[in-house]
Amino acid sequence: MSSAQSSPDPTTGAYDVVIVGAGFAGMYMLHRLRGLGFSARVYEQGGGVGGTWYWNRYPGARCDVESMQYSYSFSDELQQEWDWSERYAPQPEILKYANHVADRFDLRSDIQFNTRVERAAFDERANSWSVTTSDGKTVQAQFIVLATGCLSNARNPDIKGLENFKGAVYHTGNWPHESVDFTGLRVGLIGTGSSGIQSAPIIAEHAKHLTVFQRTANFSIPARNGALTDEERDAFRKNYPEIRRFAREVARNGIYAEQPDRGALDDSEDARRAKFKARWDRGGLTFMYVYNNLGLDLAANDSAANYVRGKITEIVKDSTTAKLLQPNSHPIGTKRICIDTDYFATFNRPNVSLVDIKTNPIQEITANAVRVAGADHEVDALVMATGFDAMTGSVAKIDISGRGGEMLNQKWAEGPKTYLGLMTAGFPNLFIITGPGSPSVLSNMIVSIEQHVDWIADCLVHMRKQGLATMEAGREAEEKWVAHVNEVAHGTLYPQANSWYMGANIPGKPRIFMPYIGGVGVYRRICDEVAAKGYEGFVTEAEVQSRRVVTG
Ligand code: N01
Repeated sequence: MSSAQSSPDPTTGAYDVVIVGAGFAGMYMLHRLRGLGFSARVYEQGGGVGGTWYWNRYPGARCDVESMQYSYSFSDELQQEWDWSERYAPQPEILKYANHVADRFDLRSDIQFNTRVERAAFDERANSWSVTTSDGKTVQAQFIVLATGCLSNARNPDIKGLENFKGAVYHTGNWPHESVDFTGLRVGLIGTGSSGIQSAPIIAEHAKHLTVFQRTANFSIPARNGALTDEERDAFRKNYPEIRRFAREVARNGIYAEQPDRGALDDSEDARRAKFKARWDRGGLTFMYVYNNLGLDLAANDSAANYVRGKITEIVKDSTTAKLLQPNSHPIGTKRICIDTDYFATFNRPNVSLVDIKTNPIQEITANAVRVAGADHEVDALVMATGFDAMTGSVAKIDISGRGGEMLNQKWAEGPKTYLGLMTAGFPNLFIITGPGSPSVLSNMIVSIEQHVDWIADCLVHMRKQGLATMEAGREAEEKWVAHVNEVAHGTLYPQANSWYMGANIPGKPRIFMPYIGGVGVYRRICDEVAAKGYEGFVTEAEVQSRRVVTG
């Protein structure tokens, strides 16, 4: 176990690596780098570790990947010793786990909290990054790793009159640390993605009245959460080597589960219904993996979508509400599928109502109401479950300038461009963890984080051994990769939805399918092959002679 605090270079004060963010990616990156003898400094804007799990403290927040799999695999002692209490861990438990990891591996001494990285500029003469933080200081580092998270830039939409609202306004992605009590209040909830769908049932239990404002009806599958038994935990622990291998190499989404061997239309209608029922009853994300073509073939997709629409009709008693809750604007799964506990049943409560803001968008928010189609829905508090400027939002908040002073935001104005999602041409020695162009948000994030961190760590060791001063994505390799990412996405149904994968939730954001949908196993093999071929497609510069060569 590595634990010693990093010391910067005694003469220059420079670090080998600056890491931005102390979520699951930043913490593991720091741990790996220390173990390899690199000095590293982490800057974290929050007051503690955990990233997304530090900020998303809304009622009902929990992970929708099973806890035994949504956990680090790099330390066998850790995975054998940590006791997850439930099938899907609630946010406080995941945050406790993040804190446990920080303590166990003694990470805090290299993390500066409550500090934002505001600027990073590449100095071409020194071949190093100048990193300026919100405390007004600037440090130098040979490398910078953006571990800034994909869903970390919470976004309040621009709704007329929001600033006039007299009650409290909360955003699920930036929830207060003190407890919020909705008892006796009329609460308005805007947004029906994963966050809205998880929080609505809990808010409804406490509020006097909950009004849910729905723009796009969403598909959601029951979580079937429950306490984990010792036997269940032991079964995972005994089989961890195989479970982790399978998640990394075989499962497309980094989750160990039974893999589909056929398409939906290869089964008779009865057999299909029986399989959907079995998955619905079991609950969880793997509903979409009952067949191998639900993301590819519209007729196959319709069969799953119809099944879920039928379930909504069964659960929701009021037929008008049930109809409104049935998604009909996108194929199932093309917006991130939601996992819920009693979401649809919540609409059977007498204190819950649903307002359609697709047909009639919100006209205005007044001092005490949300006005839709001329009617004022009075509320005392508002919960914005309106999502994030996903994947690129937190990178864009940092002023990053590369070779020749090129700004990353300008380079990405038409959509993010990366080679393997790891680096972007013109920005040497800058790595992105789970960036656009990698499987990232389409996968179990921890599997993808560990893969990227390990790849970057190996790359830095390679550079040290070879005496390389810089490495960056080659322009041609980057263009080919961007084209490949696009081509694979457009072979699926995913681009048909107005999803945050496409940047569609942010007015003016380019419509590009950002993550790589080829699957984590395929992607890992590509990354490993590139490295094995001497980092093919990357451009390197040697330390002494400052000679630029295209490797591979
Ligand atoms: O955000 P979202 P989220 N007026 O973008 C609506 C992960 N996550 O925080 O669909 C009115 O999905 C918007 O409407 P529309 C997970 O990957 C995981 O819920 O754009 N409405 C939508 O209904 C997830 O996918 C977990 O028409 C507006 C909602 O707000 C991702 O985070 C839990 C609006 C936003 O939904 C994001 O989820 C939570 C406007 N101007 C999150 N703007 C788990 O692990 C937006 N909306 C379980």
